[in-house]
Formats: sequence, C-alpha cells, structure tokens
Amino acid sequence: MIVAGAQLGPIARDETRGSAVARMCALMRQAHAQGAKVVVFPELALTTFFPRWYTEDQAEIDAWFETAMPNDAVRPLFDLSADLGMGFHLGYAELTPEGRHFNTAILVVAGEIVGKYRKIHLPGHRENEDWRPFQHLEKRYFETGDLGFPVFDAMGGQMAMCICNDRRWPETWRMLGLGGAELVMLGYNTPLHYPPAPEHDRLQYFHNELSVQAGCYQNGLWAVAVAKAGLEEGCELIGGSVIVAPTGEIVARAQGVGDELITAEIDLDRCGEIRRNIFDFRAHREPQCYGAITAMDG
Ligand code: CDV
Repeated sequence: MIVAGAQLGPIARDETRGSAVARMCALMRQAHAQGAKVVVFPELALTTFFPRWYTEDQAEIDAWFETAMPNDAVRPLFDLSADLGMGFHLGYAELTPEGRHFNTAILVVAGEIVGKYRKIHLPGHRENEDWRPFQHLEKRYFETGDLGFPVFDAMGGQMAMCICNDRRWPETWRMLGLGGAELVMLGYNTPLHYPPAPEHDRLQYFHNELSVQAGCYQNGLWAVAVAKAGLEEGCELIGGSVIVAPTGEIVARAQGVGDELITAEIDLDRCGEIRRNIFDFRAHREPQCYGAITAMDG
C-alpha cells in the first residue's frame, strides 16, 4: 500500500479550525492523487500548540478542545475521506462528556472512526515556570491516556498510534509490537529549543529519527511520523517527518518546515523480515527478567 504523511506548517493562534481543515483537505487530495490509502496528520492538528501558554481560566483552555468528533469544523475531512475511500489519522484535543481532557488521535477509514488512542507519556510540567521562553503544560491540561496501547485491524493490516513524546519511550513501541502492530502512525509538536537541556537543541532532529528508527527496527514494524513544524507563535518546531521501514531505514523524509506531503510504498509483510529473525519475540524474549519495567517508574 502507499501511505502518506502530511506535515503541517505552523498554525497561528487565531487561525480557525476551518482553515486548518482546508489545508488538511488539500493534502489529503494530493495524497489520494499519489495513490495513498491513508494520510497521517500531526498531533493537535486543528489548532496552534496551546500548551505553550499558561492560564488558570478553564474556559479559555476548554476552547482549544473538541467536544464531539466529527464536529462541523472537521466534517469536511470526514466527508472527503468517505468520498475518496481513504483513511486518515488526526490528532486533536478531546474533551469528553464527563469533562475529561485527553491528547487524542483517531484513525478514520472512509469517513468512519475505526480506532482511538489517548496519549500516555505527557511531557512538560503543571505550573507556570517563568524562566522558560515558552511553557509546555501538557501535564496541566491533559490526563494520562486511559485506553492503553490498542492495535486495530483496519485497511488490511494491524494499525496502531502513539503521540509525540510517546515515540521516545521504548515501552510504547514494545507494547505496540507485542500487540502485533504493523504500521504505527504518530504526530508530533517538538520545539527545536528544549529549555531544560538547551545543549540538546542541536540533536532534536537526530533524536526524532533515532527514536522512530529504533522503535521500528526493534519491533519489526512500519511507522509514519509527522510533524507540525515551523515558526509557530514565536516557537520554532522541528520538521523532519519520516516514513520508516521495519529494518529501521528511512524511506521518505520531509525537506522543509511547511505543509508538505511525503509518501512511500510499503509492504506490511516485510514486518516478518524482522519478527521471524533477530526479534522473534516468542523465541528470544525473557519476560521473567523484565519485572522492573512494570514494577518501577524510575
Ligand atoms: N508534544 C510533545 O510531546 N513534545 C515533546 C517535547 C516537549 C520534548 C516531544 O517529545 O517531542
């Protein structure tokens, strides 16, 4: 199958959801014209990355969240997906009827939601930290995801999702690998500048690729990892969207930091190249020795 990653350039604070959706519809049409069966959009793709601002006003925060999916603003994407018979992955801020807040991603196939994931590894902090040039308040505005690491039978394969910071954690990839995932879709908003360790700024693109390539290789699966990129409200976000093979090789990579489509022809059966060999879990894993992974947090 051909898969696509639709990197988005910055979304301004005052850009409407309708405008972001129109940009994504254009990219979905382009993906379809190139034969793609599914297109992956980034984390929190409907709005600017709002956790960079501190507020105690819950109504102000809730305005960044979606209370229904689809809703009127997002419906054009669902309609286009149905018209084209295409799949898409979308990240958005979810406010449930019970008042719970999640950083969420969905997989939609031909206009129907077939899978949902809620981000488990929430980076950043809870309180305003004046010394930072921008905040990263995911721990304040979201709850830890409560859906585990599900894998969905869709589009002729085993589909899974994770979100941004999740990609840095080997536990994420192993859970998805053990669940039988063949294709992992993920979006990210990664600032180029990491205030707690600015000496790592020069490594941001490398760490993105390192994490995704390692996850793919060590679990024998494909990934499409897609950025929201560019200078967004004074904060530089990395691009570097990639499609990675089960061998860990990058087969497509975005060149810029704006709206940009990347595509690759992938064969899900190639997961077996790794899973039958070096990472044959059943033959070689020793879970009785891994107790600390679930017994300890640090
Ligand atoms: N949106 C994110 O999860 N961003 C984190 C940053 C803060 C390190 C990331 O892992 O890219």
